[in-house]
Amino acid sequence: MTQFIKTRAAVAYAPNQPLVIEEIDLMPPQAGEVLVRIVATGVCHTDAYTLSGQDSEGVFPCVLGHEGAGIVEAVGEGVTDFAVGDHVIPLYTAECKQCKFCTSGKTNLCSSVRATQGKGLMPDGTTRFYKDGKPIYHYMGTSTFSEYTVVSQYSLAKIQDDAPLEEVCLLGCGVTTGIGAVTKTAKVKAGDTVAVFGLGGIGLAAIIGARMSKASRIIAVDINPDKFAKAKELGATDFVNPKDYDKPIQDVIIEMTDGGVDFSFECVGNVDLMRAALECCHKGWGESVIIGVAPAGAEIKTRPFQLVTGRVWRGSAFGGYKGRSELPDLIDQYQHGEFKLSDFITHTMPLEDINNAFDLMHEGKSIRTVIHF
Ligand code: NAD
Ligand code: AHE
Ligand code: ZN
Repeated sequence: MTQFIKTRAAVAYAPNQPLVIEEIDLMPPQAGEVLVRIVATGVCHTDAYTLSGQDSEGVFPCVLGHEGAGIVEAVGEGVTDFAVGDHVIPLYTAECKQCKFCTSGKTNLCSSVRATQGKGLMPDGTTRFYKDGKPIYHYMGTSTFSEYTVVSQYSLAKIQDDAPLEEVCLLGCGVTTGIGAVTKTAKVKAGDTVAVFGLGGIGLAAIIGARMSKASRIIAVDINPDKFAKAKELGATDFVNPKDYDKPIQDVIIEMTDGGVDFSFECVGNVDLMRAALECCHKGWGESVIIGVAPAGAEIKTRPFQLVTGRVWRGSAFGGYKGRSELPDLIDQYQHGEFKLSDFITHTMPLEDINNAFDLMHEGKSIRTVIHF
């Protein structure tokens, strides 16, 4: 007879419905799994995207959330890398250190749990969350919108005990993604010019990454002018609102930069903007990195001539970070004051109010809301 753990969670029962905050049942961690008490979690646009029903991997009912931090409460059979009391960040990009991807030295993507993760299941093909005996699905291998969650041992990074969980939760997705896309994926160098499309949590973190890389110019692009002040504070040098122009925004940026930028980053998830981000890159060498997540079925397009003439189109997941081996180094950088996480936290609230966090995001009023349990 399974002894369920009771956990307070925000359950997404169906697309476009408010999350329901209620007590649900959680099975103890099975072999290779870890039970984590989530202390804080950010709300990322990707949670809203999946809740909108546009994610081809969205399964309902589920517990969303993938930007959390917490403390290990119990470990399943065979788990040796984690112990009760460890401070941890759940990882939607797992790192098993054994698969073809992990050992390639070429990518941070890992195949160990990805197939089941995309179906809302644990690696053994079942769920740990239940309500009235019916399964509730996991999300991105993390499900951090729950006081307690169970994750694979490969989907968890052990972090420094003295890192404040209510801030470093943002390294579970947004801030790591933006900084890493610039520093690890694009490898921007001193003097390079950069354009960042979209100034939410991801775009602002990309600006920090560009500043850390000593980019000479950082062009911040958003249709919400309220976003420019923070972008400026974090190091952006130029500000462009596409609504202020009656020509394509790529033409505006090409004119501003004598032929285009060295690097651009799309941090919105809009395929037309992805095209603009590519086409504002300099002929011969400009590189555009797609970070934004586009709706199921959406496709990107440009004239192949854009690539023939030397521009490069690439993408970045979790900023290219291998969570288990590399997140502690990023936390070191944060602890040494290389960047601040408080810059991102515009709102904090209890789990009971989580639907407000989604409203604030959609209204363009928040950068990150951090939920406390
Ligand atoms: P957000 O909602 O906080 O910010 C999006 C920003 O884009 C807002 O400031 C908005 O005003 C701006 N915007 C919207 N339409 C625009 C347009 N046409 N032109 C210019 N700006 C526009 O979102 P976020 O949490 O920063 O996430 C951004 C995107 O990155 C989402 O698509 C999210 O799913 C994705 N994401 C990807 C990864 C990854 O690993 N690849 C990780 C995290 C998030
Ligand atoms: N499920 C979507 C894809 C979603 C997606 O691209 N996710 C990003 C992370 S977003 C975090 O906020 C990612 O890392 N992708 C790589 C991966 O392995 O999921 C779909 O379109 O089906
Ligand atoms: Zn995210």
